[in-house]
Amino acid sequence: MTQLITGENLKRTVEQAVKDVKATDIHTHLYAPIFGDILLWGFNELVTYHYLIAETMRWVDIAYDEYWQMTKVEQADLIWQTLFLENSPYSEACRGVLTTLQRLGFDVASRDIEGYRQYFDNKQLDEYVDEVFELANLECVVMTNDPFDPEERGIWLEKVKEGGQELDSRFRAALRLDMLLCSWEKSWHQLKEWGFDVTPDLNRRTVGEVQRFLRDWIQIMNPVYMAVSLPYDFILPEKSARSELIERCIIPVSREMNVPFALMVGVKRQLNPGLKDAGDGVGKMNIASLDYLCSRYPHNKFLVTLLARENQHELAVLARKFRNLMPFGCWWFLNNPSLIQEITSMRLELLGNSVILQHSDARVLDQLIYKWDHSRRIIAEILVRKYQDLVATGWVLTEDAIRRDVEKLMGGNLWSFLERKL
Ligand code: RAT
Ligand code: ZN
Repeated sequence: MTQLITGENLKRTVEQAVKDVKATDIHTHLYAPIFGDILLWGFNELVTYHYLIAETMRWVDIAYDEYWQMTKVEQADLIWQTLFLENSPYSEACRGVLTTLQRLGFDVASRDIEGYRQYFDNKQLDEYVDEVFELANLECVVMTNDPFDPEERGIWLEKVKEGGQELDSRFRAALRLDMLLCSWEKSWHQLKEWGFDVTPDLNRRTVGEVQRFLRDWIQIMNPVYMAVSLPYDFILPEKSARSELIERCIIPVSREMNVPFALMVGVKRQLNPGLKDAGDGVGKMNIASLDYLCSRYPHNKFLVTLLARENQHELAVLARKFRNLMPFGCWWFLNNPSLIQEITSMRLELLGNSVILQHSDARVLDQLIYKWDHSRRIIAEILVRKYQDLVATGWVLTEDAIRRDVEKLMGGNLWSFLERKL
């Protein structure tokens, strides 16, 4: 029999439900072990995360190039010295390294980085993947898969397509299309080289060929969605190759094959190129482009995450109007406790259960541990308050109802969104 929840056991029940649920991580930069070295893991990778590079460069007096010429170990030493020893490491990215080490069983008080390194040197990747999934309590993670990346492309074609090798089912694909959509002046050449009969002009033949390219890769990768990261000044519709490719290629194939289109909007790419991956900034987008997409294509499904804090309220309001829009996660510069708290509370207040609360954006396997640990704590806190408000009205809650809600918010909504008929 399902347990009725009262004031005293509410907090405990919600915290346990959030801890117990196996989440789906809808956006990461991780790879299944079959991809080899492009799956990053271990202490040096954790500490040289680009979020930490940006923070370090605020302190040190070295040229950016000097940093990039260092070995990985030297880079990690510099970051550790600067952010962890000469300052207290409470920024979210620093704290994340410590939470990860702690959850792996280390005493972080020892500050013994050689000991941490040794631990990873002696680890078997396969076992470690199991351990990380266990600690982060994840059902599966969605990768970011770029068919224009030569290394990745080779693995998909040789190992998965031709070699018939199965992917570890905990790693699901996302067909990432930044190159196709945002650099058409280069990508059409590449398509031509691969045997697609395309021209720079998006005539009917070219549109058909781009659609064929998309269908081929959907076949190869079996992706959960097609995705693109778009700049803050993204406008649709407009007279541009990007806009035409979205409306004439992505939208029809997305609908035909029931593979949603994920838009991640708000980046100011390479504001400081010297910082490489750490050099991108943020800008507010004009949400009218999303109004247009959702209303013009009511039978298409859109997964959306926006980078600017200023866009979050309009996105939640838009999702109230369009059931073909599913907001997800607190992306990148928003993935900090104070902002997760604000955005998640607002989403629950405006959308109830119909949102995907979080994704990790992990680039290093080990980061799954801290990103989900930190998010789960905040999500549980917010939900406790929401359920307390309900109980105060006299509403009767059961543990089953709480677990049902949490399961939807932590990933279940992705799978039902995929299955839904619009
Ligand atoms: O969060 C990040 O690591 C960013 O650099 C980006 O990868 C961003 O999340 C993206 O997917 O473009
Ligand atoms: Zn990302």
